[in-house]
Amino acid sequence: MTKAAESLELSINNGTDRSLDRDCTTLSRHVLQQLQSFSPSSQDLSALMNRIGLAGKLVARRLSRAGLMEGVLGFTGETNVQGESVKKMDVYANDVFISVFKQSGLVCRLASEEMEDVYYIPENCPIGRYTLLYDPIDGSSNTDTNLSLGSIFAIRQQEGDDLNHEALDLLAPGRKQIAAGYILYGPSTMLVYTIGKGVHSFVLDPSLGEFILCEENIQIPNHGSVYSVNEGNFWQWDESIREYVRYVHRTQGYSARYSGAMVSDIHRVLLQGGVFLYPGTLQQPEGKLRLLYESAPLAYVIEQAGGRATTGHMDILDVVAKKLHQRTPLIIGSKQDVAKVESFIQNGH
Ligand code: AHM
Ligand code: MG
Repeated sequence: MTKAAESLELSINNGTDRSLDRDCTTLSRHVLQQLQSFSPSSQDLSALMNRIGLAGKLVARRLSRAGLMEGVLGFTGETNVQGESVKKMDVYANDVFISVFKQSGLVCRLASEEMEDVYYIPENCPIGRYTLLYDPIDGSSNTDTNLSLGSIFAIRQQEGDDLNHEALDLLAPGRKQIAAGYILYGPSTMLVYTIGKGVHSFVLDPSLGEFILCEENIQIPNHGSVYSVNEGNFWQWDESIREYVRYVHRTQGYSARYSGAMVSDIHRVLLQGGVFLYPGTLQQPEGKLRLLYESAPLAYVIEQAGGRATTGHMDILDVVAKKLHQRTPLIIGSKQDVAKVESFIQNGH
């Protein structure tokens, strides 16, 4: 073989190796690579992420056939602890996470948007030392119209002994989260996670049934042109937020994007920069979003990518919750854009 042919073959093989290596970088393998260890706690974290991936696959599978199956879409007729009408998909996705984790031996309790109280793993099942906090379906109002949806998750280590079933450690600031992320059910299903070592995205390859690495160490741009907020609430906001929105209206270079599912809005902000806001309103001074399983996990992801998340007065990750389903105003995204909103809240300009 000539030297040129040899080097061609070598480069083809290298290319094949690289693409094969990437195809084999599944979620659980990636977690172990990140931790550079096979210790029991690393294995646990890898297994936890793998289970979250399984829950995501089950939800994605049902969503992909929702219009063809009976009993998937629409409301159940029930109202959840938040006073919101429950959709059948909310219930299904909530149960998926319970089923996936019940026999896993990884978690001791789960808490979600759809359950009034913490769910304790029954005593006849293996009990682990982690807690999963999750929003099974984020953006529920998009469910029946085949638009993007998400699931949000955070993992915390159990601390304390839950005397009288009071999971007080769950109320600790978001900096205590050991892993967090989201699954985005869009044209493809993506999973984005952090364990405090950067932010990484995976795409579900339906032919393999695996989440395969898409992008490592995602960095959010310092500034972006998108502002993402429900302007239907304009007259419900504090004057400072109205002033900020008037400012973007009269300043060239801003674009509005709002999908109704913050996982997809924040995913766009993560990749392209900008800011997502859900401020307090007259009716709900703390806004709509829940701290422990919506705002804090997404804040962890965005901070890890070099962005910021605040209530307008303090970092989301420093907020101590008073109750499980506590709401909080949220301003999250690129550093510069978050600072701009903050300056309106704190200084009025
Ligand atoms: P949900 O988890 O009950 O769907 O509520 C959270 C969602 C966010 O994804 C989204 O940004 C927001 O609620 C939309 O609410 P609104 O219709 O008030 O703008
Ligand atoms: Mg939600």
